[in-house]
Amino acid sequence: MSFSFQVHRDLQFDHNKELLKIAEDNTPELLHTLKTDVYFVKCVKDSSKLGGCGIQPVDTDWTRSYGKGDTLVLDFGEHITGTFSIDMRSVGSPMDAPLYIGIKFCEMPCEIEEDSKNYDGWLSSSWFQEERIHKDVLPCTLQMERRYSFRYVRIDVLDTSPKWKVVFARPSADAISCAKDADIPEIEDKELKKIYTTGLHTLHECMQDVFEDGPKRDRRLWLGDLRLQALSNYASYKKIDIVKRCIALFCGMRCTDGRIPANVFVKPEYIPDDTFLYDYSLFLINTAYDYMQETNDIPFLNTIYSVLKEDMDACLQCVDDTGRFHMQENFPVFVDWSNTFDKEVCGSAITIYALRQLIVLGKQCSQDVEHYECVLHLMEEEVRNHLYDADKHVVRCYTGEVNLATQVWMVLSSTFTEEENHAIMQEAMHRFFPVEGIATPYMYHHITEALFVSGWKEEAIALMKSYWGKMIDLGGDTFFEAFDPNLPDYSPYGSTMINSYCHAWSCTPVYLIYKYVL
Ligand code: RAM
Repeated sequence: MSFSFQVHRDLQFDHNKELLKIAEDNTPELLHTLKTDVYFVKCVKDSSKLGGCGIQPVDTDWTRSYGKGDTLVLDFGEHITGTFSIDMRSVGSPMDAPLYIGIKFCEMPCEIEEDSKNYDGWLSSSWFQEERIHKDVLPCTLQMERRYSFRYVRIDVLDTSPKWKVVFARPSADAISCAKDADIPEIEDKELKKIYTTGLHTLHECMQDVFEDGPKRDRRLWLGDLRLQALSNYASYKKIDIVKRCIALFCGMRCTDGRIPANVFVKPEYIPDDTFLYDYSLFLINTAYDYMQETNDIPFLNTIYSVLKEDMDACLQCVDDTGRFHMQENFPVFVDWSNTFDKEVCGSAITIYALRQLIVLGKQCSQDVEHYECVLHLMEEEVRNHLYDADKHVVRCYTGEVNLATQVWMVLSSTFTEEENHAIMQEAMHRFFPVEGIATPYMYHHITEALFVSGWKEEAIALMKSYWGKMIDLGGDTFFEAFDPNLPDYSPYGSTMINSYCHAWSCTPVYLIYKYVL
């Protein structure tokens, strides 16, 4: 199991005041946009859409009145992260009983008719974006207090009374993000342009007072997502303060053993989660490296370097004297939600990738990095001598297994030459394409990037079109958290109802197109 609930109440965390002040000082301003373009729709069966569910417009008639058992579905025409309000009044006899309604916010049409009573997944059902509300006196404006992630709003009139009905008017949403509009580059290819703009909107919706992973769920800052959001943000919105804030939050709340928590909370105060993923911990180093490439903020690097170094030292506890990485039960390597492949050598590759960048950062702030250069050399030699089959152009796991993720992460780790990488990905395409058993845009991102860096540009673009393009074909206005094109009903959580359809780590075509196509 690469991921399960971790509970480590005995761990201690540092709360570094200086770093948490940097995080606080870089809190981005949230921008509000009023959205009032709303139409009535209904759900229809459509086998070409996700979950076999599409929408059809119906007459948008604001004079209609609704009684017990009636339902209204509103469509804002685009994905919104924000709050919602609507006016309500009664018609008929005097209001001799309260109004009782159910209201539900949906990102995708397939959520509109799902019944949360049937939920049997392993994440909390409290994430469902639905409420039941009484109003004793009409007319009134129903102002929903919570922030939701939605395009569609379903209102069920649970009861009025036989003597009166309710009429709705003036729905609106206060859309919230810290991202201002970005200039959209000229992209001639229409399919790629749509993929780019959908990725950009996905990123926009997740840019709040931190980079959230998903505005529907988990609404918090995860390190693996942060690294990819930051790259996509440099390629588009170029908001530096939020990246600096997020790096400072992780650096400011490390575990006393040096490891970095996989995610943190910012409300009601800054709190580290007691969840650890080996690769996520290391990605703080890569995120800091990318930030330095973008900003050259040496004073900040000087402030955080010791945290990055101790993060690496903690992770290197999993590497033995021969340069072999050993996966630990309580510090799993994530890589993808799929658990059907051996992830151990992905762990080696990610360590190499982080070591290489830590060495650059160490040199930038005049630190002694000799030890890390030795470990890097040892780890590369271990892979070359024991896992790389130069004749077959594959990197094996210690079990002998050859899987796609290992080839991809080895290419991204720059362990091999350009020619070797080209041959490794050629062989990987031969063996593993069309891709199977990979369940997240997160891993598809790494496959696509490995193709680009190993000289397979056309193939990378084709993969982007077939994977992210398929989410658009299925009706996505934003890109999903989990998506296996062979199993569109896949969920890592035991039920698609809890899946998020606007998820940070899937926004990366913005970065990939900017860096490798334009
Ligand atoms: C899920 C979230 C998050 C991801 C982790 C590992 O809980 O979707 O985005 O980083 O998994």
